[in-house]
Amino acid sequence: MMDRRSLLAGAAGLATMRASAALAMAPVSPGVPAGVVDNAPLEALPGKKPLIKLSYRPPNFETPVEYFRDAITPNDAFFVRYHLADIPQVDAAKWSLKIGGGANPLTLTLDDLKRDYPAVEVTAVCQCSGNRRGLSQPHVPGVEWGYGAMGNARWKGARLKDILEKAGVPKEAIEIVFRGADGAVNPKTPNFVKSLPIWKALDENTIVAYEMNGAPLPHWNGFPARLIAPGWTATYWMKHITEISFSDKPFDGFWMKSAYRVPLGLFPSTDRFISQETPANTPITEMMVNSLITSHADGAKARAGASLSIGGVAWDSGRGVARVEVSTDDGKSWREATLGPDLGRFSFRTFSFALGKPRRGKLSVMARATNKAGQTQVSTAIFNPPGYHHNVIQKITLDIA
Ligand SMILES: Nc1nc2c(c(=O)[nH]1)N[C@H]1C(S)=C(S)[C@@H](COP(=O)(O)O)O[C@H]1N2
Ligand SMILES: [Mo]
Repeated sequence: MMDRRSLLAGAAGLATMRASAALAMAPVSPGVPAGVVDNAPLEALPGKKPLIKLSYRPPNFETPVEYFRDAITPNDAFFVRYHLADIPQVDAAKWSLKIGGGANPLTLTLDDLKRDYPAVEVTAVCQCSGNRRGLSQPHVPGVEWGYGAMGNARWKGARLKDILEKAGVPKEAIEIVFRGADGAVNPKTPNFVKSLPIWKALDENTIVAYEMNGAPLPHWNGFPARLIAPGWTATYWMKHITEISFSDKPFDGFWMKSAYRVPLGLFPSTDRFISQETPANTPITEMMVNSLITSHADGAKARAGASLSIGGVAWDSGRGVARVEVSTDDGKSWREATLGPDLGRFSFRTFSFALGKPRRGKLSVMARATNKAGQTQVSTAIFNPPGYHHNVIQKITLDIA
């Protein structure tokens, strides 16, 4: 199925990376503690703009905050996250997707997927469970993401439901299991395999996408097809998807049983993954309501006496953003920002807020999003050892001079 396996560790890969690597250093994100990732190199993976490199093998690159000024994140600036370092260049002509374990096992080519199933499009945020982990206090191990382990795109593909129904959903099926083409360099490392509860797999918004913002998926974001599970953290969004199967028991691979879990009841999640719950914990499910100021970095300068407005994006798990409020008095009072166009309930929603003509001095600005279920961002992080679901209200300080 694969044409050639391009181990990032390969000497050629390294040489290309070194040659193309701008030695530029960029401030990662405001608030990331000193000594963690104060500065990370900006480097371009083939086909990508320079992104913030947090690890190289496997590749973990985050999107600089400026790219979130638009509600849609460009494909060539979209973050890249992998668990394992053997990442094949998939040849679309040879690729196939197997759906096994049903009454009617299927093997679909890319053409079958495009021709035999109605194409649907959903605009949805893809956010790593560990986005902003670098801000966790106390500090926790893992990829030390700042604010950019996320992106928002228009995903086009076939409804997973339509594919599963054609494959014949067994009565006993409780989970759907997903595999991708990438693997570990060390055969002892467990492959990245994920499952979803059947209700989420059959949701009409869950799709097998082959287009992102009107173009084929970039290699680094799952070419030729990946799973889109709107509202849920990106751990379920299997890239380079090759196999889907029905399961009548909880899938017990490492990436379900041991990783990507949160203590039961710690977060206000309402989406349940009951077949995987233990008395102590649950797989992570939907994203928490969140927002990010994108118009200004922490410490940015602005002109005294000139009109100033700030802007950013807000999102949640698909309940929908109800409002974004801004405070310039450290959270004592809040005023409502203006929301931008509604691109759908799973999308980033832009916001803007006019700050008037501020006087010389330091101006602190906070933004807080609330969703239509009444959930809002937290003032202090809900600590958990893997550093998931960071949605602390952000505060930046502007230097008005
Ligand atoms: N095949 C495969 N799919 C994967 C992963 C992976 O390691 N391999 N990582 C998941 C995780 S944890 C995240 S955050 C998203 C990242 O998507 P992106 O690289 O397109 O930004 O992919 C998900 N799908
Ligand atoms: Mo992730």
